[in-house]
Amino acid sequence: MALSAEKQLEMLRTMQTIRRFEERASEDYIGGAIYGVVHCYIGEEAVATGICSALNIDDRIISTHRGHGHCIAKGADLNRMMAELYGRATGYCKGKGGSMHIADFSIGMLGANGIVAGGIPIVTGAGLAAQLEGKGQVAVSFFGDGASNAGPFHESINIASAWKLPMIYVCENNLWSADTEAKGTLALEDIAARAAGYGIPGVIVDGNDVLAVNEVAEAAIARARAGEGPSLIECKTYRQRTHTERKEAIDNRPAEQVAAWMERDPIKLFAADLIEREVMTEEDWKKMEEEIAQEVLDAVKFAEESPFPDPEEALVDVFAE
Ligand SMILES: Cc1ncc(C[n+]2csc(CCOP(=O)(O)OP(=O)(O)O)c2C)c(N)n1
Repeated sequence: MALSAEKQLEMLRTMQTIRRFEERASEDYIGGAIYGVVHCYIGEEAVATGICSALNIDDRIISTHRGHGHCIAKGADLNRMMAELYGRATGYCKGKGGSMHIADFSIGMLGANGIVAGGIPIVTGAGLAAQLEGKGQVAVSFFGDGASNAGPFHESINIASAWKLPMIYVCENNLWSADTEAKGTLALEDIAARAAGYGIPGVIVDGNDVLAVNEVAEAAIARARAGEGPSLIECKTYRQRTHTERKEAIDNRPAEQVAAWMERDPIKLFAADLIEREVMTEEDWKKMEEEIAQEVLDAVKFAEESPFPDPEEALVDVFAE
């Protein structure tokens, strides 16, 4: 079914919000106002947006160490996200978690996770819960190419297939795991091919094409809601930034590879497509960019004006010592 103009514009807005939020987060991390590590999703926005725009608010997702995009696409509050990055008491984890621990159960965002592949079994549990609850919800696991080599991925996908859990496993294959090229550690060219070993569908999609991602998501979600079990979607994409934001831009990826993927920027491609199809005008796009820039400035202001957590509360909500 063709998406409405409104829905497509909403998707562009989500992608640009992720981009602008992270550009500012990177600046403030390098400038020293943000603590902890920041992993940017810039370049991969079409994946989270294409998938989450096919979900309902009560469907559940889990994210990774590169989690801002998934949070924003699922509807998280920018003020509380920015405050968390700034370590303030008004943040999602009261300023004690930072970039890799943002969660918002009220919108089905079960959390980012600093442990590579650590989120996959957790959200598979949410898939089991959805099956037991019987209300037709689905659960989505986002993870990287590196995570797809780890045991928790294989254990989770196996049991999800055996029990026909309403799961969608979304691999964001950005060709690199930190500074290691994915092809050096993958036994196969395509991660989607691993689905065959678990008796489920595995599809490859252009992860820089938000409409293509949305289309395959719709099919996988419909299958999961119908009780037919999980699917694996491999999104071929690329991160435009270094693995983490860095003061010195050390990047061991070939410059031609980076340049080629910059040409395929998912936001520029989608905005140009919407203008060409007359879904919006150049002016509409400029206005949308300005509105989003202002929302990010407002989030920064909210964070800056928020207090740091009280030192007396250092051990409150801490479950491990
Ligand atoms: C269990 C575990 N091993 C190693 C690390 C260190 N580490 C953090 S991110 C990362 C690379 C992950 O690559 P991938 O899953 O492809 O995700 P991407 O960073 O490309 O989005 C590694 C090795 C970790 N956080 N957790």
